[in-house]
Order: sequence, then structure tokens, then C-alpha cells
Amino acid sequence: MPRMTGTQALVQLLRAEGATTIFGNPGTTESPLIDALQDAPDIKYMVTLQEASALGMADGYARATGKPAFVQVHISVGIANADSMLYNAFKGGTPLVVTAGQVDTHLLMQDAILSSNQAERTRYSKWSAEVLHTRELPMAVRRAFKMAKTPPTGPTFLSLPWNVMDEADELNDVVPSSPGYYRVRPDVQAVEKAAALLAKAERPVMLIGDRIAQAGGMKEAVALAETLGASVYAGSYTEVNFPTGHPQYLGGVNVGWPNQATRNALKDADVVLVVGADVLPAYAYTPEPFFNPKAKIIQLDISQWDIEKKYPVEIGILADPKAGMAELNAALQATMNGEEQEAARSRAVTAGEGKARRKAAFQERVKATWNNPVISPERMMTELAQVMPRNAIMASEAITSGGALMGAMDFNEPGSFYSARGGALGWGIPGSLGVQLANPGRPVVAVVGDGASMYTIQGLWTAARYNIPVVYVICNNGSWRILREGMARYLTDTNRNPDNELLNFSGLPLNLAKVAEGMNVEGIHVEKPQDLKRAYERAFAAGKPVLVDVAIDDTMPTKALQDDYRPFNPYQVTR
Ligand SMILES: Cc1ncc(C[n+]2csc(CCOP(=O)(O)OP(=O)(O)O)c2C)c(N)n1
Ligand SMILES: [Mg+2]
Repeated sequence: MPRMTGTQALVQLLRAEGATTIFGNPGTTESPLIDALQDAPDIKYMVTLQEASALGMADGYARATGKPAFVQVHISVGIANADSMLYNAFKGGTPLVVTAGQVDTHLLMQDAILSSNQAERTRYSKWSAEVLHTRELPMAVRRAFKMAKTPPTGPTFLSLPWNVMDEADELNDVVPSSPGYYRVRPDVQAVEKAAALLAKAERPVMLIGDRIAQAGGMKEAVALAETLGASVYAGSYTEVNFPTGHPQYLGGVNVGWPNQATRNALKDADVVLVVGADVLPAYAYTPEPFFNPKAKIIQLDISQWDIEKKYPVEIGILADPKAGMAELNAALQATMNGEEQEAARSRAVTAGEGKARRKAAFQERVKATWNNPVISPERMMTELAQVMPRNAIMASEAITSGGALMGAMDFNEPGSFYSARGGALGWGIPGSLGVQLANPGRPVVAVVGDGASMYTIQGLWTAARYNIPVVYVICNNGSWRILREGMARYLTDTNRNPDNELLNFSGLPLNLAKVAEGMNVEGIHVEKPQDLKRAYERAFAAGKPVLVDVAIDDTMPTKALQDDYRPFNPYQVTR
């Protein structure tokens, strides 16, 4: 049997798993792997200055490659720093193998400095463990990769004690996880029942989510939606689950603050087909239900947890979304009679008209704000769309400017759009670097809120360190605008002042161009509308990371927000 150290086995396993670009922020407990990489020039370790950046970068890389990415963070406290991005990966289902060093196991009983029960406290993972013996290391690494990539995908965690990495043992199973075969086909009976129900539906709505893109099922989603003539809404759209330019795609439903538009989109549906999505994970409670109580819900997903998690479901179909939608579409085509097909075609036309109205309304808004002295988000995104190369990939953490971004651009190809998910701020700066590393031949543009950028701003240094040519575009509105919008909604129908100065940067806007310069990234600060286009052009021509910091309008449509939303709120009781 070959004799080797834990670290030597880990290096071999990384190669065998194809994880030769890895991410980390090391400390002394991680010395064994850092040292071993001197002898493994084929494994590229991307150094970051903080663990959240390492996780964010790995997240972008894993999503864009479709394979688990390997991350090394520092013992205990490094996990704490990484936790926000680990939460995002866990919620969004990004396959990651996260590791942290651990003190020598002989010190665990002594409560050594920085040590903790790491496997226990890494809760945002599909599986976590501490490796106690060198001989177990291959099994543990293999299992970590296998669990990360098995749908529903997600992060796993291994705690690697120093002595386990240094000790040598006879290791005869240094072999990677097997290729996964995950095209789980649906139950035939469930498909027949769902097809029968959908064929008779008069006002079907399709609610789609990210596990469609993860399964590579965009085309199948389109085919199914077209057969059905359904209006399509995204419950989550952090990857290209459906071409945004398709006439039946009517946009994302606002799941954070359920508003009237969301209710209107869903309330008339008699059958709701949910595919690969968590159904409406709102964070603001409203007592009114989203769906018509008589609506029948069909849920197709590879996540057994999400099927029927909240709402009663007529038919739950546990299957790979791509395979499941293909079989459902075939069954539906075989089931629908001529009249039903005609009705579906006419529904599709109506949906397309609604889509055209939305597009026209956005163009009106672009026109109305074009010559404003302060750049509007609409102009900012429209000019970006005009300048960015056609094959560019978007990585977005645009927050309140995200609506303008989606209005100004279409994303019709799988892999052309990624955005932050899970809810923790800080994905944009490092996540886009991971996307770029996975797509060396294509331009990547990262659109990031000024507030969001600060959670992982040190990622810019990593961009400079490895000359990763992401074009950063900052939506600089001098505030956490979404918090101000949330406050306005919260205080609807009260006399309370929603303009709370804790929620803006108090007249001290960030100059992100200067911050970028401090991290060795070229920064361009833009205030005048007429300077915007040239700044974009310069950034895309640079062939290196550049940050364009765009000062944009932060006017709040308080009344419109309040008109649209009637929350339960404590002040209403005493009014
Ligand atoms: C780690 C973390 N901390 C705080 C929050 C709360 N939060 C959500 S959005 C937001 C503000 C985002 O501001 P910015 O990026 O400037 O976008 P804008 O709302 O101005 O468009 C904050 C602070 C969060 N989601 N995650
Ligand atoms: Mg902001």
C-alpha cells in the first residue's frame, strides 16, 4: 500500500477531483497544505484577504463551472468570517467543499487557542465532519465532494487537524468521487396526473427557480411553457432559468416584500406549476395568501425538502428538473386536444402583449430620466448595455438598481447571468472573480451596490493580484436604499417619518474609485451623465480589472411604495 501524509493525499485528491483552482485565506493551522502546494504548481491557490471573499469567489467559480470548488479558511474564526457567504451557498445550493485547519488533536482536550468544535458549528452545510485519522482522509474528502455535487447541491465542510495532515499512513483509496448520474426521471403516474391537470388549466402560471439552471434545463422549461401557453414568473432568478427576452417571461415576483404586482401575477392562476424553486420565501409577513385558495399546485423539483414545504400540493414530482420537464412536456403534448392547444396559443399571445407593455414602460422611464442632471439607474444600465460586449457575462449584486438592469438587458443564454443569492451581502465583488476565472475567454461585468461592495471590498486586491479582468460597475447612491424602501413600506399608513438617517451614509458617500486605487485596481469615478459612456468603454478595453464608480440618483418614490403595500404593522393598531 502506498504510504503518504494526509496532505499528500489531499493534493492528489484535489487533482483527481479536477479542483486545481482553489480559494483561501490561510492561517498557521493551514500550514501543511500551503507548504505542500510548493510542490504542486498545477494547483492554483487564489489568495484572498478575508474568508468571506474566498467563499464568494469559490461560489462564483463553482456556479460557473458547475463543479464543486474547494475552499480553505482559517480555523474557527475564519469560519465565522466565511459564514455569510457559506449561508448564501447553502441557501442557493452551490457545491463547495470548505475546509479549515484544526489544532493537533492532542490539544483539543486542552481547549487550545482558536480551537472549537468546528464540524458542529458549521451549520450551513449539507454535511460536516472532523477527520480524526489520516487513514480516513480519502474517505472524508471523497464523501465531501460527493455530497456537495449530489442534487440538491450545496456546501460541505471538513475540519482538518494539523497532525492528521502531517502523519503518514498506508492509504490505498486515494481515489476521487465517482462521476454523478443525477438525471433522476420522474414517476410515470405523477407525470400523467400532472399532464391531465395542466391540459385542462385555464389560467396556468409557471413559477420557476434556480434549480432549473443548475440542472441545465432552460430549453426544457421554454418548451413546457410554450406547450402550456403559461405566463412565466421567476421565484428566484440568480442564473438563467429562462430566457428573459422570451415573450412569456414576465419577470421575477417580488418575494422579499410581497407587493400588489406579485399578488396580481398569481391570484388568478387556477394551476400553478412550480419548478426548481422555493415558493415565495418572503421576509415581510402579510396575512393574505398569495394564491387563490382553489388553485392547484404542481411542484417538480429535485429537492424533496422544497416540494410541499409550505403550500398543499396536488402533485409533487421528485425528479431532475430537466428530465422531469422533458417528460412532462411530452405527456402534455400527447394529452392536450385541439381546443386546449388553441387556448394555450392564445394565452401565450396575451402574455406576450403584457411583456411588450412592460418593455415599453421601461423605455418610457429611460427616456423620461435620460437628461436628469444626476444619472438615473435606468440610464446607467442602458448605457452599460450599449457598451458591454455581446458575449459579456453579468455578475450582479445591484440591489435596488437590479430592476433597471433587468429592464435594460436580456439574458437568453445559459451562463450569461449570475447574481447574489441567499441574502447575505458581499457576493458581487468576489463572486464575479470566480465567474471570470471559470470563463477566461469572456468579459465579465460585475454590477454592485455601494453598500454591498463594502462587505467584501478586499476582493479587489485579489483581482489585482491575479490580474482578473472583471469590469466593476458600482451603483453609488450613497445609501442602503433598499432599507429606506423597506422602512417606507413598513410605515405605510402611519405618521411616522420613513426617512431615517441611520439608513443612508449621512452625506459621506463612499468614493469607491479611490478605494479601488488603494487596492491596486484602476478606479474611475463618474458623476456627469456625459462621462459615463467613455468610462465604460475605457474599462472594457483595459484588459485588467477596472472599477467604474457611478454616482446615481437616490430619490425615493415613497408614496408609490406605500400605495402598493399594506403591511401588518404595529403602528396601525394604535392609529
Ligand atoms: C451581511 C449582510 N448585512 C446586512 C444586510 C442587510 N441589507 C440588505 S440590503 C442592504 C443594503 C444594500 O445597499 P446597496 O448595496 O447600497 O444597495 P441599494 O439598496 O442602495 O440599491 C443591507 C444593509 C444583509 N443583507 N447582509
Ligand atoms: Mg446603495
